[in-house]
Parts: sequence; structure tokens; C-alpha cells
Amino acid sequence: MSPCSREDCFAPDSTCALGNPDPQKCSAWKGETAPNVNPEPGGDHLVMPWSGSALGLVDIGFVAGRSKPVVVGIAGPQNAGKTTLLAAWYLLLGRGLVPGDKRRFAGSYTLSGWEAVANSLRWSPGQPPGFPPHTTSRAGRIPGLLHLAFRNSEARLRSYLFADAPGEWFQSWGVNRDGPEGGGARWVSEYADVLLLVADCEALSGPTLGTARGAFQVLARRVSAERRGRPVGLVWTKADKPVSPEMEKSIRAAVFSLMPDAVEFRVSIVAEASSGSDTGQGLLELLDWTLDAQRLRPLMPDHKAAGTDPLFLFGARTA
Ligand SMILES: Nc1nc2c(ncn2[C@@H]2O[C@H](COP(=O)(O)OP(=O)(O)O)[C@@H](O)[C@H]2O)c(=O)[nH]1
Ligand SMILES: [Mg+2]
Repeated sequence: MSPCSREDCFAPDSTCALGNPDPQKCSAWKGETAPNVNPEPGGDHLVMPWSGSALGLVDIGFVAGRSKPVVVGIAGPQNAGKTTLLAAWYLLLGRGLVPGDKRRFAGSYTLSGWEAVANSLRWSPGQPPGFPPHTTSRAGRIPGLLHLAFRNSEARLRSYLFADAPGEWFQSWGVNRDGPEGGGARWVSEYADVLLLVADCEALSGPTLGTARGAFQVLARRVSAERRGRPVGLVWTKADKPVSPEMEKSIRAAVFSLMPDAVEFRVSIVAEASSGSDTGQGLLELLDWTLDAQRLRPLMPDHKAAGTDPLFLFGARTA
């Protein structure tokens, strides 16, 4: 049981949510004043508000305190390559390959979380690289949010949170938006600023391609109904596996008939043989688009008065 009475405070494992340097002196503290709780009160021992692992919902306030982070939602069935996409981006960034000329990598609060997804994709002598372990719907800290920050040419910082959600969530959310199983997917759909809709080339060319197409169509309809004008990317993952032209046509039709402004990408961690590239296929292009994508800003009502104070521009409205 937590020694603090606040639900959003994890002292003494992390800093006190109310900012007390010594959590035992905080008014919300209800635990024993155990001598080993804070080993060096007043010493140079400082617990940070982040651990490096993927962030949970209660941790978001810490990142969002500075400015609203851009939330990137990746919607797709399980095994579609969503976690691999995140891991591949992290490994490319680790090689200094930041997409866009003017953008600079400016840190991450979840380096251990990124390492956890990317570790299996690393090649170590005598061991071939594997794929990330399956993201289960029962894993802790759900949805696991991975953080990245970049600075633009004017040195302005922009934070991003990437939701590594298990595919099961999206499958059940596609069928029943309000069902108990789709809670995490509902969160992603509610708060994402950019949505990536994943079409898995392996599943769409494999023995159960009909089922995979049906599941994709259900998901595409749900995303289109919930997107509220937000940018959507159609991402063909595992693009090294060829999909028949008929299948490609029906998937594209499912997306573009409902979301004509969607932008299409083909990605794979396997580069095209002729390209000689060691950065896979389309991964940096997709990251570049994702980092640039913006939610439509709400339009302010017309106003005639001069000045910048919104109270006098629009008046105080009670209704
Ligand atoms: N051929 C190929 N297979 C991939 C690629 N990316 C992922 N995979 C495969 O897809 C499986 C599932 O990947 P994962 O990222 O865990 O999918 P998730 O469930 O959507 O997160 C992996 O075990 C790989 O076999 C790719 O670019 N090419
Ligand atoms: Mg996964």
C-alpha cells in the first residue's frame, strides 16, 4: 500500500506530487515515519519524478507541464509490426539519423522503455536479432507511453508520446467502441494528435488474408468515425512481403473512401535489395511526417477589438 494518500503520488519511490523535498513532512503522507523510507533526508540524494520506463497515465502531467505533448497513436491488429516500428525508429535515432534538416533530438524521459522494445532488434555477435516481445494487454503501465523530444530550427522544444498499445485493444475497439476491452484504445483514440493506421502486408498476403482484410476494414471505419479531422497515416508494415494488387486496392479503398486526406507510407525493417540502404524502408520518411503532423487548431470566433487579452477580445461567456 502506498504511504501517500494521493492516487497520483508514488513517494517515496519518486518525488512527492506536491513538491515536498521530504515526503514524510507532506500533509498527504499517511505512512509510518520509517527511518529507511528516506535514507538521506536533506542529503544530496534526490529521487527523480521519472524512472526511464514507459510512462503511465499518471506520469503524463510531468511531461505535459511544460507544453502539451503530441500523442502519436498506432492502431493496428496484434502482430502487425507496431512495436517493431517504434523500436526501429529508436535505433535509427540512436545512430544520429534524425529526419528533417532542421530538427534536433532533445532527449527522452523513457530511455529504458525504448531500450526494452529495441533491445531484441539489436544484433549482437553470435546471436541474430530477434523481434520485440509481444505487447500483451495485461502488461503494466497501460498504455505504455514512450517519450521523445526534439528542437526545431528556432530551438523550440516539442515533446512526443508514442503509445505502444497491444493490438487486442484495437481489435475489440474496432468492433465495440465502448466495450471494456477497448478502454486503452479509446484513450489513444481520444487523445492522439496523429493516428497511424497499420496494414500488415504479411497478414494481408498470408493464409488468413480474408480475416485480416475484414479486421482492417472494421478498424478503418472506426478510426474514420473517431478521428475528428486529425491527421491519419495509412502505414503498410512489413512492406518486404508483397501484397496482391486486388488486396492493395481494397485496403486503399477502405481508407481513402472514408479518409481521402490520409497519407500513405510503406515501411519495413528489411531494405529493398536494390537500394543498398541500411535504414530499412520508409521508416525515416514516416517518422518525419509523424513529427510534423499537427492536429487542426480550433478556430477562434471573429473579433473586432484590438489587443491580445482574450477576455476583452471575446468577452467572458457563462453559457
Ligand atoms: N518481414 C518482416 N517482418 C516483420 C517486420 N516488422 C515486424 N515483423 C514481424 O512481425 C512480428 C510482430 O511484430 P510486433 O512489432 O511485435 O507487432 P505488434 O504486435 O504489432 O507490436 C514480428 O515477430 C516479426 O515476425 C518487417 O519489417 N518485415
Ligand atoms: Mg506490440
